[in-house]
Amino acid sequence: MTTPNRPVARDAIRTVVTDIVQQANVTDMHTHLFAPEFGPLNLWGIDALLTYHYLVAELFRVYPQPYEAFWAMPVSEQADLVWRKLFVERPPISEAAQGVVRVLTALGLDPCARDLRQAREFFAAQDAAEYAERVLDMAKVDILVMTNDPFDPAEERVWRVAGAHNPRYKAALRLDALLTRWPEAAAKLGIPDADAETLSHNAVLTVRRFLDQWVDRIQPLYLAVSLPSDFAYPDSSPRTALLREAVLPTCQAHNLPMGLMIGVRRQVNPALRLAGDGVGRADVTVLERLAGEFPGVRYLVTMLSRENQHELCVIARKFGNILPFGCWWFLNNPSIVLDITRQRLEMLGATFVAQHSDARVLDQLLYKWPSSRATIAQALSDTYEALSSAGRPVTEADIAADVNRLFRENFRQFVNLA
Ligand code: RAT
Ligand code: ZN
Repeated sequence: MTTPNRPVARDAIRTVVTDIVQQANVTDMHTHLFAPEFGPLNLWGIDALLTYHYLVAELFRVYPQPYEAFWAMPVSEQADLVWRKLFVERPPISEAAQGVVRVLTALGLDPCARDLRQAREFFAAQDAAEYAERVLDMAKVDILVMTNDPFDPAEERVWRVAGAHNPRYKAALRLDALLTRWPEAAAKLGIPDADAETLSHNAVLTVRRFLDQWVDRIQPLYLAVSLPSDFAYPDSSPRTALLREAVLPTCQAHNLPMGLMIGVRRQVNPALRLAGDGVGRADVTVLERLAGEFPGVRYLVTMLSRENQHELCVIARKFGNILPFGCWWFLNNPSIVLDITRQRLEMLGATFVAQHSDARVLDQLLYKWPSSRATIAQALSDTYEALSSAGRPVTEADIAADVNRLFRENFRQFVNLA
């Protein structure tokens, strides 16, 4: 029998918190997954898992080879090589490698297999749509948010022709092309004066119209961009003009938050392709200016550098329109997630989004979420134990409410999702 309103004894806190966190439904606010109706964009199965860019980078650490030779191989051969080098010839100890082990175990497959035959047979027997439903249920992800690039013709075809209809997959309008590769985006939009010092009135109108069309088409929960570590605002670049005159006004007009993911250094080693991006410390005072200049815009913010995390907490204390979210990409490792979550709980209470998966391959939900849940439960347990020792015991209902805030509600309220 549960007693949600009775104080939890101090020595039972850890067990109760762990249980509540493990059972909680989560809303996964940033992924690179696509609903099954997106066909080949929906990545799942052993070959996609093993050729995840986190693992490609790790392969080159243990098995240097000409980059082009690797890229010339069919994906199944790349996967075989990753399996042999990172899983058979040595224990797969990194977080990304352990993740594959956890996925295989969760699916009842042998993580010690010498080759990928059994895994391939298993995945070949699955129906894509049923399997997606099953994985989301297993991971207790009620809804997830995709990353939707309006300049990607493969995506555009689906949105225009078939339409996206799976209610568990929501859209986010991703604007990296517009805000980090302006000349290329301008050419695609038919804007002739991309090199001009200032953005022409016509260029602004064209971009606004384009954004309005895409908002109507995909009904995103938010607009988003990942920005470099040297992101400055304001400056004299087209990016400032685009943000100020087109993107943030679009957020205001449609009452949509802006997602800012700051601190990536794209292609520090281009030969590694998707695995070739790095990290840099950013200037967080840009957030003070953006939040101050557009107080009506709500910002979802995550930063890639570990060194920026404390400053982000401080800024979130100053601006109610900033919601910090997740432990992004290179930070998504238990030791760092623990550290960041503790810091956020100490400085912000339960007023942030504890995590997003950033999954690119559906099955990754089966390790990224259990791993994050375990670490975040640890940080929460420490917090409630300290509170209980201080003289304010917590009830199961208190804990469940905080967990719901951190894993679902804070995000949902921010984006007006019922
Ligand atoms: O985490 C990743 O897979 C990265 O490659 C990026 O896509 C990053 O998460 C992003 O959204 O820019
Ligand atoms: Zn991402």
